[in-house]
Amino acid sequence: MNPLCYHNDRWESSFNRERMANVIVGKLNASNTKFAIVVARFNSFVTKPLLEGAVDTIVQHGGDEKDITVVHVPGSFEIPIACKSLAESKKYDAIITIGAVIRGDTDHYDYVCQNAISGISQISLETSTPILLGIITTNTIEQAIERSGSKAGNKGSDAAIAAIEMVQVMRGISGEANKLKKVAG
Ligand code: INI
Repeated sequence: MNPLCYHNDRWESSFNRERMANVIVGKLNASNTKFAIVVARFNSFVTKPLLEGAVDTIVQHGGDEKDITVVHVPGSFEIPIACKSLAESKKYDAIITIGAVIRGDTDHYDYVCQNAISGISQISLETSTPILLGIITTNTIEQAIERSGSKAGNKGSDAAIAAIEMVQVMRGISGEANKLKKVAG
């Protein structure tokens, strides 16, 4: 396990016990949750293991494969438009994006990365849907392979963990909001 990984540092429950603050913590429970995964076919030798990592992680955390919809798109550049349509359908609690952009000899890499990542971020904010970044951007093929299940973990799995947490966080926040409304009313 990577000691720098933020998922390992679950200090929140002791904070909650010791202090009086209201704390919302997303539990890592994927049951009763609908996920969409948008995966780019480009560099499939990397995106396939990332997709497998994401699906395995959801199932390991109590999710049901029947609640996972996988959408294949040509490349990372096409990921945002698929996310927009999925998010607007309001059928999914979270969307996980999976792609691999590997630097080449031209500046094409920069355009694909920038547009994919800024597009995803914009759609997530506009639709209030957690859209998680499982698009890896690397200088070399070796770095991409390392991040898809070898030395540096599996970024698809990491994105799935973040998706599970964010669904619970969003549920926690809307639960708090309802409570406040009732008190005020
Ligand atoms: N798409 C990727 O997902 N990764 C890449 O590394 C990549 N490079 O380097 O070209 C890439 N290009 C394709 C792009 O995403 C679009 O599918 C294509 O331009 C058609 O719009």
